[in-house]
Amino acid sequence: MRLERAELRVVSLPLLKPFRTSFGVVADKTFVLLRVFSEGLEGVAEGVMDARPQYREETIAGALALLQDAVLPEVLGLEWANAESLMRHLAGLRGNRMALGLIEMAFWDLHARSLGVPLSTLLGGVRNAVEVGVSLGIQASVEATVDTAVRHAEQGYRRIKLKIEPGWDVKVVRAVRAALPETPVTVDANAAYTLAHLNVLRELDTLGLDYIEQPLAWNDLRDHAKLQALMHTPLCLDECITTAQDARTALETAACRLVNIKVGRVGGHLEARRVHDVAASFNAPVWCGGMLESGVGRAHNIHLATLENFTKPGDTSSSSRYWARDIVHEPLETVNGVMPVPPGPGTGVTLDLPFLDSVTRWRTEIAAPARSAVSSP
Ligand code: OSB
Ligand code: MG
Repeated sequence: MRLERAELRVVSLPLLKPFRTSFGVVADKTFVLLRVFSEGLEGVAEGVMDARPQYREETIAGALALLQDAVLPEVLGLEWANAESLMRHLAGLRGNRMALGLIEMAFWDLHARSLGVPLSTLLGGVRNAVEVGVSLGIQASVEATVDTAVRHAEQGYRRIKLKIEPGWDVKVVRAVRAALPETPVTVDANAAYTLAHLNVLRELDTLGLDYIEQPLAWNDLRDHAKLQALMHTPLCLDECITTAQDARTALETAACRLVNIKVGRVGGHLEARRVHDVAASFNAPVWCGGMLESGVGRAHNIHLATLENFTKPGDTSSSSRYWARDIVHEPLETVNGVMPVPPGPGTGVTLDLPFLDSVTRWRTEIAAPARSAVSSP
């Protein structure tokens, strides 16, 4: 397919409730949206970089500059047979997985639409619905956390994940475990602890958690390996894993026993599938993480999570938990903790353009550059 032109937007959507983690509070979710166009069709993807580099090091400003000034002009106007050939062309670029992933994911959506098949089919998915849990931000009190955890368990969500940070951990986890003895419960520290917190981490180890997500530094596999050796509870890495090579190193060194795969974080579906395959070769389960995505990113997550080794519930819960109104027409809602794959070609979601325009803060179009001769990469 020849990529004819692209559009970049920065969109800001108000969350129904602010989401608090160990690294800050999000009240409005601001994200990059990329649309690529070919032969009357479009592919769409959502970036997971933030304005401030507090989850990983990539930023919205950095991604926009890289995409509009360097990478999009390089790939527009040319013919790409598939996502593999497109990404081979960009293989020499270091890092910037979230920014490059935007192009990759938008291309997959476009490609699947051109073939008239769901993205999950093209990716090799094996399910038409995926099991999900919820990720609960840090709440105002232990009682409020127990209430919301119980409410979500009653709605059928398959796992309750609690955000923790030093000072907000053992007590709240104990209370939720007591209220929900049968429901799988996990915690996510978003890198807020160090080995100096070993006593607290050892206490968490006694609470029957399914796993502990990213307890230590975002870029430190070594200390995670030391910690895993001291713990019964499996560790799951999120921030640390941006490539399949990271996943191999982490699993080989026993820095974790399972991996949270976020398609945006690892640079697209191809790399996500590689991480998935690496984990499978270690008999390590994977699950699909979330980044408070709108319907666009949410739909990409759902399609990815249909791959075989996504055996733990993901974070892609109902859209209506996040937004009063989403930027896509199709509702993405769970039934008893199960999220159906949106039917239809590509991601199966379509943009509500008037509403999208109303929440767009910035927009630019990128045309294919003039090329001197008919060229192909
Ligand atoms: O670490 O998984 C995370 C949200 C923003 C940044 C990082 C994380 C999260 C979540 C929310 O846990 C998952 C979701 O509901 O989309
Ligand atoms: Mg996480």
